[in-house]
Amino acid sequence: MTIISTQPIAGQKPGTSGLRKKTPIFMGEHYLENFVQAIFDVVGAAGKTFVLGGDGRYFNDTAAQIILRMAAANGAARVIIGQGAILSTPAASHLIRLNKTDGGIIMSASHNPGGPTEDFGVKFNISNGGPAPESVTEAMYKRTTDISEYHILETADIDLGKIGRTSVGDMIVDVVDPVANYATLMESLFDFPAIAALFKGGFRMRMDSMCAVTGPYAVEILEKRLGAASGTCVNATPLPDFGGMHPDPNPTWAKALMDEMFGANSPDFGAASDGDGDRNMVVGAGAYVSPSDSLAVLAANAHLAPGYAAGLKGIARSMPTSAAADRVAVSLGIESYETPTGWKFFGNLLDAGRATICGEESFGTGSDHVREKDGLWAILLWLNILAVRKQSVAAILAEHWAKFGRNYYSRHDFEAIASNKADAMMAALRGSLATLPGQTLEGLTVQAADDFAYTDPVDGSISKAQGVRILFEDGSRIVLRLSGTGTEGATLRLYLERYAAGPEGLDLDPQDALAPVIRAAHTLAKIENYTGRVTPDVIT
Ligand code: G16
Repeated sequence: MTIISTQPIAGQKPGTSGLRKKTPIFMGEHYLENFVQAIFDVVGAAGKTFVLGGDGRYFNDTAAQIILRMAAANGAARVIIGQGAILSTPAASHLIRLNKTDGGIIMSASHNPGGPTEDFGVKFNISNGGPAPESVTEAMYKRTTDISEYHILETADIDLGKIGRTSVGDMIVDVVDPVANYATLMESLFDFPAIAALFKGGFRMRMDSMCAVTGPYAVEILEKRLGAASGTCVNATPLPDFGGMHPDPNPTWAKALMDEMFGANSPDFGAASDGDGDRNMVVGAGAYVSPSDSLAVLAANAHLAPGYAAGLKGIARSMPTSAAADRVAVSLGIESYETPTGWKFFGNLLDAGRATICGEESFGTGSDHVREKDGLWAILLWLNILAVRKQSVAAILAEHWAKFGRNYYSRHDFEAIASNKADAMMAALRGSLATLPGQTLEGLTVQAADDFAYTDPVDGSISKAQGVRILFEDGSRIVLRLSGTGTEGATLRLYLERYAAGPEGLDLDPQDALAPVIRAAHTLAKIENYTGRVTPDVIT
């Protein structure tokens, strides 16, 4: 074992979901090593077993070899790694749980582009399979600020292309099929015969894996196990640069899929997933499903899938996600929870059996089957529902809104703003919160305004300053927060919501329905004054 002297490198602070930086920064001297040593110093490695895998982006393979050598040098007993160092984030979460390991390291920058000049990331998941909580990531960050050495074995690379057992020093390395266990888990939750019958009956689907990690998973499950027509899965070969795509499944970045689904002779169902396979977008023929609506529809219909036939224990959503799912919880007579942004906040609720289904506006949906959001899981639950209800996506949405009313919803992103300007805007807004109630703008009167704070109902931990909420008397809502996953300047996220009870006015264009709320948000937050921006870069 070699002990290498090092020095703290500034800025190794994990964000919403691990440490994400430009790839050249991660490839810089000691950068990856310092952070990985900080992980092992905090969680301990001696005698432990970890899962390791990533989304296949540029530097994934090299980083995997370094992490293996460091795990061995730090005394780990065993590492389970996906063949080719590949694992989707939900598959990694499943392997951690299935093998009862002490946690896992996932190499991914999620939906951010990959490549030599794009993004890379590393995050640690704990033994429940979910992202490390804030207390743990804070401790890792603190460790990076006083680190002075790291431990590594000086050995040759091992062959990660071959499934089977090998070793690095005294540490066992099990190279496993990244897809098989995950596919079996999906088969245990969903009515595969019913979905297979749907495909057999001529139902057409387009699954866009955006040249990222879900390709092999989608081909195995949709085409091989469920019999979807060959060619259903497109962009299904993971590439180190995602083929130049921005693997973020939303209407902007999955434009080809949107064009196809809104074009003539479109398939019946379309879906896309992100870099590491935890996000999803679903779209019917001519019918886009917003993530907030998707969560609500999935929760309302989950009992149609065998894995959820006994009903749900509760539904959890992140604060900026629309309240559509809350209405479903009320009608089912179960609890609903509102957590800060970040999947890690669902972990305790899932572990305690208080929530079964969770979701976020940022194209994330999942359940207690793993401790991560799960893109293919959501897509398969939609397919299961479509197979049982035998209706189109548009018809299911329309029926849902007719029953529950519609929470019009949109998120506007303003990207790569100078951080000091974004911070000044948020500080001014936070400073003005007390003065807002009673003010009327665009015909909307502010009822309440606060900075969201969350007390975890299971362990009592408190997370403050999680986003500014402005609630209007008619139930409309504005939320503003700065992204915790970007790598360039700051990204302002503006979340907009307005409720229509129906039966009239349920089929408006969301941007039209939200127009007064959008104008009120710009006036209240003085977005243009602070950032110079009027038009968002991405609208979802
Ligand atoms: C990560 C978290 C998600 C969260 C998202 C928010 O997503 O896992 O739970 O909703 O970040 O991102 P931001 O802070 O930019 O709004 P992912 O898919 O990047 O891991």
